[in-house]
Amino acid sequence: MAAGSSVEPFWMLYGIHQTPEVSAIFESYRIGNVRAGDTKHLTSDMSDPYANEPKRHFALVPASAKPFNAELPPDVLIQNFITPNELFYVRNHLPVPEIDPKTYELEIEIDGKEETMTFTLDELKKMPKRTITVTIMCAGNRRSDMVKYKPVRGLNWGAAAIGTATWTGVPLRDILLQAGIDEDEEKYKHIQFEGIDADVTAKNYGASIPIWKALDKRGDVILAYEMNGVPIPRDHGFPIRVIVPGVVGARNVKWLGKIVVSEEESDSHWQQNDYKGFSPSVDWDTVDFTKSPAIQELPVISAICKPAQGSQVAVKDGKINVKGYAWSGGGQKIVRVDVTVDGGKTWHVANFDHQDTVSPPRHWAWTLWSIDIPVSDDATSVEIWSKAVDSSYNTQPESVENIWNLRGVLSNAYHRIRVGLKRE
Ligand SMILES: Nc1nc2c(c(=O)[nH]1)N[C@H]1C(S)=C(S)[C@@H](COP(=O)(O)O)O[C@H]1N2
Ligand SMILES: [Mo]
Repeated sequence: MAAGSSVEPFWMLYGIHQTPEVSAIFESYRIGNVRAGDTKHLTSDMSDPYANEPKRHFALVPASAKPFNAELPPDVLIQNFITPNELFYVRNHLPVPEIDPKTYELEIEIDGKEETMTFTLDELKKMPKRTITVTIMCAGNRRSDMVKYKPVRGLNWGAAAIGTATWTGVPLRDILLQAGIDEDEEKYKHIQFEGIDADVTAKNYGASIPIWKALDKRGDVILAYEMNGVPIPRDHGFPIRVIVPGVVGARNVKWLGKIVVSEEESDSHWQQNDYKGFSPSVDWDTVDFTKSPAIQELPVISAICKPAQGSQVAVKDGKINVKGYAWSGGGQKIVRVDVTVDGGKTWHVANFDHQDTVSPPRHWAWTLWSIDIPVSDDATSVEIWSKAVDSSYNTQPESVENIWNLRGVLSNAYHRIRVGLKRE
């Protein structure tokens, strides 16, 4: 990408590559060292592209600092059905852009048409609005479970790259109809979204969704300006972010600058060469990203959030208390969560502590569950497994081995954690 010019700006931007593995690769290219006194002659821009990031809550545990990516400890995550804004996981690929709401404009383009439409923030806020409760999850959530089986390339997310908020904004359908899109016309197939965040070559973050999702009255896609009743915080897309309920986090584009109605998918890296699933036998030498579709709706998942992996759990009246979340993409609802402490000989059905009443296929929010589960008198430790079933009766795969993929996405096998038992 530097194409003959300085690589330093890239090095500064992709802080995720500043690891021992990458240094080892670079070592083989070393041609010499610049003498200490000579570094002042280096002319490239060494200013930190991350100098102006928002302040973050101390409870967020970083998976990478630059760009900023962080999640909550799982037991904190499930303390709230609606995740407070400052505790919502952050997944940024690039520096957070600084956007002046007074001059902000959203541009709408239709492929093949010269004239575009623009909306200011005030214009968007004056349109009829909708508020919906939506869970957003990163495709890499629970990647760390996949890594235990075999290494992958990607941020080492635990089970908390997920959160739920109420989002308020303008239905994208209304905007598209206003822009003159005819819903019965079959010409256009995709809605592309472009973020205002950009890399050193001025290439923006981007993604797309199929047009049916955007035009469907029941698809509930909105251009949101509020998160839990306040303007969306900078980390989560201020001033406008698209919310695509039931669809992988990557398509919920933040800092939305442009929408393109098109016959084609977004050509962005994140639509074409990332966020796709592959067979466990595909490796980095054989992978062909054109062969898999972009992830949209996510499969059913659950996670045990309390107790924590490796902790000592108090046994009360012969039982231990287990809590977690479950969620499914595509607007499906969780109908059951099964938990076992004996490798599946006996399954216990968890109680739902909080679940929205919205019917599928518009059930966009997660389910929080808990259960007091009996353990045998002589056990000193147990392995707890959870699996969820959604309203299509789809359930989670048993083991991670057979769903392993090189990017470590879609890591939704039974969640398994081991804990020690303490008795009074
Ligand atoms: N413009 C822009 N939108 C983006 C991203 C990004 O880096 N830039 N990251 C995506 C990914 S991969 C995820 S998982 C979600 C994360 O949203 P959050 O940070 O609000 O939790 O935002 C998505 N939208
Ligand atoms: Mo993501």
